[in-house]
Amino acid sequence: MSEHQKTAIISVYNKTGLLDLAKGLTENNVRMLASGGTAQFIRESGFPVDDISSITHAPEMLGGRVKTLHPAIHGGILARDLESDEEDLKTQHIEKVDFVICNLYPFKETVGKIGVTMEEAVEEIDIGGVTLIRAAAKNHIRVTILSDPEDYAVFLQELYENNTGEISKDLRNKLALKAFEHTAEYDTVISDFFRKQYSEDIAQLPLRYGCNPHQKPAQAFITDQDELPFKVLCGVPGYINLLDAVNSWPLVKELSASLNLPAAASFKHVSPAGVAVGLPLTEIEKQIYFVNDIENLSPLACAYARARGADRMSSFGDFIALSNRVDVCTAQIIAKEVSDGVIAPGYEPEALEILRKKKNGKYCILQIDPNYVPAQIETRQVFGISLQEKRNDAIINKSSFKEIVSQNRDLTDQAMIDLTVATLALKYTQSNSVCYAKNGMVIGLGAGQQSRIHCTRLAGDKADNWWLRQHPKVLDFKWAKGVKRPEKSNAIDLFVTNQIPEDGPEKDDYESKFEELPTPLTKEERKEWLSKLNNVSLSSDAFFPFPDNVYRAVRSGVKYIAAPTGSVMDKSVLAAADSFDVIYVENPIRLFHH
Ligand code: 93A
Repeated sequence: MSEHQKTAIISVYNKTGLLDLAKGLTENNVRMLASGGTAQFIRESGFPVDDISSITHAPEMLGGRVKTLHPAIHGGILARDLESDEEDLKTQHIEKVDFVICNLYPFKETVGKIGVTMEEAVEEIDIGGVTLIRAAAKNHIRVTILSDPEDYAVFLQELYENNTGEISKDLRNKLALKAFEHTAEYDTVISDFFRKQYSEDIAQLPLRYGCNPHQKPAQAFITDQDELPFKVLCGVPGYINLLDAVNSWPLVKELSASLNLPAAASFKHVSPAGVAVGLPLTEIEKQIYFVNDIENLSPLACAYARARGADRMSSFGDFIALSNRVDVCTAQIIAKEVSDGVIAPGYEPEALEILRKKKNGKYCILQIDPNYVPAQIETRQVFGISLQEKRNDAIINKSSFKEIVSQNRDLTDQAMIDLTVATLALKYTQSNSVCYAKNGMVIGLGAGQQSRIHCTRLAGDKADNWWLRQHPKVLDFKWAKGVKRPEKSNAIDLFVTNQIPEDGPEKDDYESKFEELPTPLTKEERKEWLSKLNNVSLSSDAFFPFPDNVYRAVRSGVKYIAAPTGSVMDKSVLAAADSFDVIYVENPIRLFHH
């Protein structure tokens, strides 16, 4: 035994294991000092224990709100083995404390009860206990902190084994870390409760459910700022809406900044179906994007028409992001489409009125603070595990495409715009991903495929469909009266993907959409039309492992490729590109996104 008698402060709400602990401490000649209820519990079991008040010379007061908050306690815990600290203790007649055993009022359990009042919740906020735990953990170089009854056994084992009252550094460290985690978690629960009480719809937004209706409760909130960076102007955003919003907004913001043009994105399931900048539309483009009835298309409207028009099937029910204040003609396009919501930095009053009328007034309209800058470090929890990373703040702009590694080095201005669009789209697309772009817009995007060639094929097929939708036969379709836009999109998709139904109700359904049934495209007609698709740009979120990706890309008119290198097959991939006179740019930044 060491010369001075060791002292333990005990103050526990959860009395589990307390008597075994008291027995062990007594047998090891440790003096026990305990708060009211804890002291009573130990005393009634026949172990010697002193009341905290015997050293503070102050009674517990304010109905228990002040029990252990006293310099005699905290001086004893926080004192170091320093001469000056020893001196202070001596002057104040304070004894050093060696062990702190404390667990906290059950705030989480209390606020989890139905109908809990604010008064009940407030009384469960432990102050003194947190202070004991934090002080002991701070001074763990000398003091052992037990904040969980689960740890009593290992602590007692060391106490008995060492027989000196000393606890190993390893255990003290481990218990200190646990104590810090415990108080941090405790505070998180408290701030979560008060955020819901005092900052609903400001820093916190209740959500009906998470990814699926059975995933309740659900919420969105921010902790490092007073307010969420967006306001809900209309509707009630869902969990996936918000995932779309917080992925699509930075995409259009960055794209617009990089190319100095308004930008738009049409998201579905946390990947873009379309992304574009506001280059003017040709008459054919206006027709295939279903906007030829809208006059004076603004650059922002052109951007959204392109984003929405890239892959109309995928964009059905989209979440839209717009880089600029929404004007009337952009709102008019949105008004005609089936869509779930929109995020933009602002809305012209008339545009807002148009959008508010969508979905019987339930259309989700979010206004983002364009100056919002997210924290550098992002943390998420999956299956109880926290994953943390620096935000992907890589800047993609025209200067990202300097490293031309192919023989042909003739990278045009338009190709640089298209590569910027494609590459930025990938930055916010679930990986693996490959993107084809032309005319300042995504024309085919393969997202979330485990195989890269499958991305390249999927995106290539989409690019082909986009191009086939411009075939004179499609432009000449004679629609039956009253056919709606989504029905037109479906029929066009069946036509261009060569899946025209041949019998049964599906055939009847298809044919009912036409006033005059179009004759299917022949193999030759397809081939001939597809051969005219050219000067397409392609970006890949990681290197191509095989040249097959280049072969497939070229079949859809790809002339410009940007991709990271690093594959053992780089040489073969590049040789394939050179054999087609493709301009191949090494993008040094891999862009996986999940
Ligand atoms: O209300 S408190 O925050 N004020 C205090 O000074 C204080 N000191 C310890 N609550 C305080 N405690 C908590 O009391 C402990 O964290 C523990 O949960 C509980 C033990 O009270 P008793 O010993 O009276 O059962």
